[in-house]
Amino acid sequence: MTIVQSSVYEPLTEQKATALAVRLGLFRDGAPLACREIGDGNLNLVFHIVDQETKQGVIIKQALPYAKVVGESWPLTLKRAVIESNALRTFASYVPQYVPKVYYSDESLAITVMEDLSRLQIARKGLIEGKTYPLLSQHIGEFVAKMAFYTSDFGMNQQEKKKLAQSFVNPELCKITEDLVFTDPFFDRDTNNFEDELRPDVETLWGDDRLHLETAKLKRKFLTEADVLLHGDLHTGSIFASDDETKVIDPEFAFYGPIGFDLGQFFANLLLNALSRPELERQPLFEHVDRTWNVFASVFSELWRTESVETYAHTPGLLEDVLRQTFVDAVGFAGCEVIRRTIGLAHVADLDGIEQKEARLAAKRHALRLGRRLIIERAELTGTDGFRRLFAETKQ
Ligand code: SR1
Ligand code: MG
Repeated sequence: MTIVQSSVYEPLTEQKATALAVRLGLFRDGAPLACREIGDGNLNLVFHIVDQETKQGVIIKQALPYAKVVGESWPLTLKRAVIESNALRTFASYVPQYVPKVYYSDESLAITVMEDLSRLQIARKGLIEGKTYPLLSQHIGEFVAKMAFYTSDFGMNQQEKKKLAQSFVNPELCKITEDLVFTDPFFDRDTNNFEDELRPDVETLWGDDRLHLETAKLKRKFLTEADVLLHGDLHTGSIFASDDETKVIDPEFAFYGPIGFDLGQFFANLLLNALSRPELERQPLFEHVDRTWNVFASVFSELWRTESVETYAHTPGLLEDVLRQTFVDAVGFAGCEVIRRTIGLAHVADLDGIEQKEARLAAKRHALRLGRRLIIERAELTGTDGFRRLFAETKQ
């Protein structure tokens, strides 16, 4: 993959994106091209360019110099495009089957040109439609385990790890998570966004000292633990899926952080989808939580036993301690994500899309109770069954 600095930044239009694709020689001469801007995330432009005869396509993703979800009043670094293409390249060196191919990057234009994944569907959309994606958790468990192990001090040269961590220092995007996931939803801040009817529940949360203490401990971990290379925003909108394929996209939040963070984000978004479903249709989501953890623990343990570069790796009890701490942290991070997706700035369609107002408010109140218990009781959960138990106990 090439990263070049060719031109002065300007936001692309569909026409300019098409012209760029032609200039880069991504299509045969004279190909009849169609281009659509399809970005539905919070931050970037995404152009889908297709040769209408061969149906071959590419994606050109461009960072905007501000957060699209808020507008130009929230400036945001373009460097995130470099972080994203470097993260995709690093992921591809360990788990190429789980990421899109990157064809080209241009730092000045803040673009990444990559594989067209339109044969797949964004997992959040499919889950909302009731799909189950039988291999999703097998794949995400393996993705997270391999990335966590191979980018840690146990899976790579420890001097090289420090250099890699340096190249993924990502202060502005981390600050978004520090604010939007770990801080603002727990205080009366302007970024929060919730229905008036939820105010009493939200104010109770804002006045909860125990919740503040436990959330503060989780935020501290996020701020200080440079353990493994994380995706940094591993929700179900960052995953393309089908019944037999899974691709992780959008790693612009990538950085070196606590090993349980990606797992926690993923668990939370499965739970948010479960909250939006009728009771009898929730089982596949809990099974995904179970399998993600089981696959993660088994792949990570096998790599630790067979490929570790650290002298202490085989010290009896150490691996068990790492796995236990990872699980407890992931439960707590999941709680923060569930709460912020309910009352913070960036919501999820799983909950907001519940049409009937009373049902939507009930699901959101349930989410707040569940998130709180996940944070406060995280160290009491002995396994993924604990998610089912807390989910059931927080219904009312
Ligand atoms: C201002 S960005 C809001 C959210 O969108 C991204 O996908 C991250 O989840 C971030 O917290
Ligand atoms: Mg994203």
